[in-house]
Amino acid sequence: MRRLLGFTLPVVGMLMAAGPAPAQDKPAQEKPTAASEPVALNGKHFLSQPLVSEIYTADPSAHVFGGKIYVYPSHDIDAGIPDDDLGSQYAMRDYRVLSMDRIGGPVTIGGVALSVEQVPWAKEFMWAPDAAFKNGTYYLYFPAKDKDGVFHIGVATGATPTGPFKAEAKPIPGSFSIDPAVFTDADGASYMYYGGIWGGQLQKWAKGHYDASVGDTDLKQDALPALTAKVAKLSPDMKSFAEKPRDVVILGEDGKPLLGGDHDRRFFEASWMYKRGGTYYFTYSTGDTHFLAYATGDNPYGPFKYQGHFLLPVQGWTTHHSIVDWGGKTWLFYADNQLSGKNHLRNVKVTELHVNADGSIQMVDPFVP
Ligand code: FUB
Repeated sequence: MRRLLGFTLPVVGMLMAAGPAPAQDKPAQEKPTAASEPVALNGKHFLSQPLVSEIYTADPSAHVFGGKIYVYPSHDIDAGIPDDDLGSQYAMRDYRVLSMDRIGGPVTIGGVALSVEQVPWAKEFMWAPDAAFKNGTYYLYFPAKDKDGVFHIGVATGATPTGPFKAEAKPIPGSFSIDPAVFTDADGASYMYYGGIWGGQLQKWAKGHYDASVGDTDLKQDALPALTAKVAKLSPDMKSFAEKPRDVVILGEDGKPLLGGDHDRRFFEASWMYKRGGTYYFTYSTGDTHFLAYATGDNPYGPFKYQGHFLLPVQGWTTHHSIVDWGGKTWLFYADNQLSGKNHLRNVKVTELHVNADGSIQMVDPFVP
């Protein structure tokens, strides 16, 4: 295992003390990316440096469009809401797209690509987005709460990767919960993976309809199969589901679905699909145990076999990510809260991900034995 631990604790202290407080909603600008050296603090990881420090960003969905790298993150703000288990502190209101010609090069922060005021059905909580491109149109997918406090997933279209995007009048019919991730397979078919438990409300849809009386964090299902992410093929127009969403089932080594009480391994939120050769990697966050985990299958629907963790807990509560190939390497975009030390004011980072000869994936991580 390569070890890249380069800095010591006093250096981290300097970085934290010197960390600039992002001035929000500045116009688009260019800045050089800081040196990508890993550091560590109290067993938490600062594997690389924030991509931008002018605004707070999280939940990065990276794509390569026309040879250039675009990152679709959440745009964190301080709404003055205290932390709770439902993520009420993540009261984001718009999206801005990051772009770069190469990893390690200057990062451009786009202007506002879409704001909640421009979405007829949405009221608040613009959480983790994703994007896709088809037939000359760019699609921005995003979760938001409607006026009744229920999460749905919306879609907006634009002529350029950075927007501006125009939202559809209504959410995607049949959509619910959070964290859309759109994967396009080699045959051109696109699939949306989505869902998140606790504040993401997946448990409230367990019976096939929204049930507000279902508890937010006490799922009472420790001995039952865990709630799953959902996947649905998208219609050719990329604006609706072409089928009833299916469960993304993750199997343990015994061939049975992971149980709800298996907090180190079960799905919580932050779906992503990465394909290498004929292997489909379903990657996700374990939420309250703060791992990024992966499971593999031989088709986009699964079932997927649980394989392990590929990112140990970073500083901050949430763990969200994307995986993309660029420049002959595989890259993991993720986030922590190095700049602010606050759960709801996060910063996006990128580091290399290794795909081993046996198909396993891992960080260059000094803390993995
Ligand atoms: O950023 C808000 C929410 O926190 C995301 O939707 C989740 O994946 C978690 O990162």
